[in-house]
Amino acid sequence: MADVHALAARLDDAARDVRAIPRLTEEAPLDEAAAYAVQRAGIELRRRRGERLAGVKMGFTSRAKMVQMGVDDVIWGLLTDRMLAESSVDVSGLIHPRIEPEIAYLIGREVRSPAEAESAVAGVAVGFEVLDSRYADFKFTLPDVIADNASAARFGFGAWHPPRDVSNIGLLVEIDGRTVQTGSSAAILGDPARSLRAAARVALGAGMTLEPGWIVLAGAATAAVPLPKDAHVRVTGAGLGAVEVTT
Ligand code: OOG
Ligand code: MG
Repeated sequence: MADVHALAARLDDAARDVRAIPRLTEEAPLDEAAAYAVQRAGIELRRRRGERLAGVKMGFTSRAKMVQMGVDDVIWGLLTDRMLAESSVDVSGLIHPRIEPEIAYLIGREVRSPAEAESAVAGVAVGFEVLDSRYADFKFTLPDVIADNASAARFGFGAWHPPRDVSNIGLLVEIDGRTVQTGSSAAILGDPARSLRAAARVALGAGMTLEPGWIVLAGAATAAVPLPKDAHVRVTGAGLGAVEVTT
């Protein structure tokens, strides 16, 4: 049986020391349940330092991401208030950050079943996620990345719009005015709303509910791109406006 707390502390130290570590599975195999237990223990460490849960992020909900990272299953992680990047991200505190476009949902009321998820949405926005694998070379197996809170590091979103169909929104990522990724929200399980329902399902399965004020990131529609220092990034979602962040 894996020492869940020791593994969580190893990942937590790596993030705080800004130093990549070897994959956990290089030492001993980890099954999916143990990997999620490590993820939760890591979140617990952060809660004890005053961080508060702020939402759920879904991962590998698009083929572009599965292909980029060489995995083939949907995963999820947790967001905390301290991960929210209002307008800038200090990349010196990150190991090898990448950025990707996201569709973000704002939860308006507690979601007690996946079927309620869509009607509980108070707003939709274009968003971004900054990933930072705590593993060397940004390489991992599925249990490794689950334990590492799905590589989550920072996130942000643009203006909230009233709930609407976001099943086919054109997405554009620009760094310093240069287009680096384009895609469509349709790449996210055919419709990000499916990812939202999945977020409700996995949260319930883990004994949590999506709560008012929480954010759900549905997963990137494109591969992630390296996030350099002194960069200006703009992520645009057709009809949803844009969100900008500097490093
Ligand atoms: C894992 C996180 C995947 C997404 O949107 O697909 C993810 C990673 O790629 O390192 O956040
Ligand atoms: Mg993501």
